[in-house]
Amino acid sequence: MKKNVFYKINVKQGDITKEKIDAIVNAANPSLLGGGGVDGAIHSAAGPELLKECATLGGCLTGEAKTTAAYLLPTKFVIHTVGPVWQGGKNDEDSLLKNAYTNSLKEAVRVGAKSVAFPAISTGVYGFPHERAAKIAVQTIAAFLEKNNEIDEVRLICFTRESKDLLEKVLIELKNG
Ligand code: AR6
Repeated sequence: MKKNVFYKINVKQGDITKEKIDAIVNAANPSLLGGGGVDGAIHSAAGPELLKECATLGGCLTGEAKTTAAYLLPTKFVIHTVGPVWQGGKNDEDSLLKNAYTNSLKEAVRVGAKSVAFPAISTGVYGFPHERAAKIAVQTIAAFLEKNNEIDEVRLICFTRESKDLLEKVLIELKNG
């Protein structure tokens, strides 16, 4: 029988830079040198030291993840991942998005973060369809939590009311099977 891990997954509307949690995930780009959207918000709230550390990392491939300190943010770590740019769905976007979630969670385990907040990776500038991305996010996180006991909470941070409603719907659907 599958383990019940859904109680560890919470959906919250808000700004991820305000989350008091062990680690937050950044939806970055392969340069790791900042950008708009959630990436821009994280860099401006963390302060310029974050960019300095990011510049030492040599970038990040799509679907992979790298961790830095969090500087002025109320969290211990920032896990930078790069989601896929949506190109219509035939360029491995689903598995690259899955990898972004799994590799971010692996990074959390590696650095000892027990609670992790995610934004909706790839659903902004990168154009991934929201519902498809939400299903991949919840399925991938649940599958990881079934196999790994180290993480106590995954918080899915939704910027808008619509994305919160959508994620809650997807979570209930997947929970009920
Ligand atoms: N807190 C939580 N979620 C947020 C916040 C915030 N402060 N700000 C935006 N979102 P995006 P992507 C949501 O575009 O699609 C950057 O320029 C937003 O509503 O930030 O992965 C990078 O440098 C959306 O649902 O990331 C890359 O070049 C979600 O976060 C590129 O954008 C992701 O939107 C990455 O694009």
